[in-house]
Amino acid sequence: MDTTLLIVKPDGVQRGLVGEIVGRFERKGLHLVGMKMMTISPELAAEHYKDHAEKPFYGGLVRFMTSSPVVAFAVRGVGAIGICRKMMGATFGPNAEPGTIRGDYGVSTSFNLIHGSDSPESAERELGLFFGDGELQEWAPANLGWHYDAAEELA
Ligand code: 3AN
Repeated sequence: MDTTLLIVKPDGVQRGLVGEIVGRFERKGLHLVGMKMMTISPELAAEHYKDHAEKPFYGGLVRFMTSSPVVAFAVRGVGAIGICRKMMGATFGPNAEPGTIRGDYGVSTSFNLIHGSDSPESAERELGLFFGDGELQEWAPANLGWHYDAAEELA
């Protein structure tokens, strides 16, 4: 199973969309293994977005991400990183397909509601930035077999 970092960004928290967004991942069948509300420090934002440091939008992105609280959460499941990226949709709402989070809830071309790790390497790095030792819960839902192919067990 993969574990990935997701963040409801300041616009999602301000607009009251935390439950809506987190609920989509739960209903999909991924399980929560960590969650915290926090205000991202400029230092953490700089580390998190260091690959974008040279981009023209970097300053605005750091100001946006540190402007008000976020909800960082971690979900786990088979292929979770790719599944979450698909569920997020294209980077900005106007281009994101309906049915995706950004496609359903956003029209902005600078605020985009959610961050999700884009690779196993990013997920490991970013989970380490947002969650300390022991902050991710090692558990699995009792009905996990019903989310996956239980055919072998049923045969
Ligand atoms: P995604 O979040 O879809 O993976 P990336 O990795 O291309 O998007 O960009 C990381 C973040 O940088 C985006 N979530 C968005 O907040 C911001 N960003 C990307 N492109 C722009 C842009 N042209 N103008 C403003 N912010 C941007």
